[in-house]
Amino acid sequence: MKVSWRTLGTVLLEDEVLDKAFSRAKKAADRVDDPDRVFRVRKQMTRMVQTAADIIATEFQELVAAWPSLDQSPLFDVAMIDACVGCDEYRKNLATLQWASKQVLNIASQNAKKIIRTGRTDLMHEARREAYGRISSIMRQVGPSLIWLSEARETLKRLPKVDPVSPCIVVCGAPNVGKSAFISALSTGKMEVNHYPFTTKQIHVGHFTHRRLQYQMVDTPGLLDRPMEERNHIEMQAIAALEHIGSLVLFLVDESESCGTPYEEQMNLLEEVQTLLPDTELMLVSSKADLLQPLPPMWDEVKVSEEAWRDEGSEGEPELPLLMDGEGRVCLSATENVGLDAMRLEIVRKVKAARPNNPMELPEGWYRQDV
Ligand SMILES: Nc1nc2c(ncn2[C@@H]2O[C@H](COP(=O)(O)OP(=O)(O)OP(=O)(O)O)[C@@H](O)[C@H]2O)c(=O)[nH]1
Ligand SMILES: [Mg+2]
Repeated sequence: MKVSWRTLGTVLLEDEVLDKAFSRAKKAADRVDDPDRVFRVRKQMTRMVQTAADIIATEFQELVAAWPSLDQSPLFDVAMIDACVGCDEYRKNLATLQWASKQVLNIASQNAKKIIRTGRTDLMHEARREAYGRISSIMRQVGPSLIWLSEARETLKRLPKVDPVSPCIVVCGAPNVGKSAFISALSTGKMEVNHYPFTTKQIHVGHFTHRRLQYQMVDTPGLLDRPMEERNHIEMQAIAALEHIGSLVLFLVDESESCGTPYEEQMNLLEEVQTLLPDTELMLVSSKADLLQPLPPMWDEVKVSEEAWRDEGSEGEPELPLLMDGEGRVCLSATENVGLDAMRLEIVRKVKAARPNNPMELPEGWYRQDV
C-alpha cells in the first residue's frame, strides 16, 4: 500500500535514454523487409522515428506514474520530501518529463507524415534525421531533470518508511542514551535501518503488534538531540514531519550519565523537545536502569511479573507494574530486558487514549491510502 522509495527503478540519464531509444529504433528498421526500395526506406524511416519516440515517451510516462504524487501522499512523506529535496523541484522535474514525452511524440508524428507523403528516399532520410535532431534537443532540455530525479531517488531511498495509519512512537533523547537499544528491545521481527539525509547516523524503525494493531517506533538521532541554534531549516522541517506522525513522544534520559551528556543538559533538551513538538503527548522514561545504584526498588518484582507474563504467552492487557526509580520515574533496562513489557503496555494505553475513538477515523488532514 505504501509507496516505497526503495522499489523505484533507476532513473536513466539523458544519454542512456537516447542510446536505448536509437538502438531499439535501429533494430526495428533492420527488421523491415520489402523488395521495393521506396517502400522499404519509407517503412524503415517511419519505424525509426516512431520507435525512438515511443521508447522515450514510455520511459518518461512510466517514471512519472511510478513516483508518488504529492497531492496523494501522507503529510509525513510530503514534509520529508520537502525537507530533503524540495516539493517544488520535485513537481517541476516530473512535469518536465511529462512535457518532453508529449513533445517527442509530436515530433514523431509530424516527421512520419513527411516521410509518408514524399516519394523521394533522400527526403525520407532527411525527415528521419530532422526528427532525431529535434528529439535530441528535447532530451538536452530534460537532462538536468533526469539528473535531479536520479539524485532525489538516492536520497529518498534512505528515508525511514513510516506508515501514516499506524500509531507511531517517536523516540528521542540525547546521544547514546539508548534510543536504538530501546527500539530494538521492544521490536518483534527485524528492525529497519535508515537514514535522514542530513545526518550520518542510522535511524532505526521498529514495530510491535498488539491486538492486530501495528505500533511503529522511530528514533531520531541527530535530529532532536542538539541545541536549537545548531539546527538548520531542513532539520526543522524534518522535525515538523515528526509532529505529523507522532502519536506519542518518548523522551529517554540516561540518569547514569554513561551517555556522556550531563543530566542537567538532558533536561534542557527535554524542554526544547517539548517546545518543538508541543501537540504530541510526551512521556519521560529513564533508560539503563540496570546501571542505577541502588537498583530500582521494584526491580525484582517487575522482572518476575514480566517473566511470568511472557511464560503464559503474553496474552491480554494485564496491569504489569511499571518499573520506577527512587524518584517515582518510569525506567527500564533494554539490555537486561526489565521494565519493557510493562512499558509496551503503557505505550498501548497512552496511544489508545490519544487516538480518536473510532479507529477508522483519521485526524484532519490525513487520508487513507488504498492498496
Ligand atoms: N547498561 C546498559 N547499557 C545500555 C542500555 N541501553 C543501551 N545501552 C548502551 O548505551 C550505548 C548507546 O546505546 P544506543 O542504543 O546506541 O543509544 P542511542 O541513543 O541510539 O545512540 P545514538 O543513536 O548514537 O544517539 C550502547 O553502548 C548500549 O549498549 C541499557 O539498558 N543498559
Ligand atoms: Mg541510535
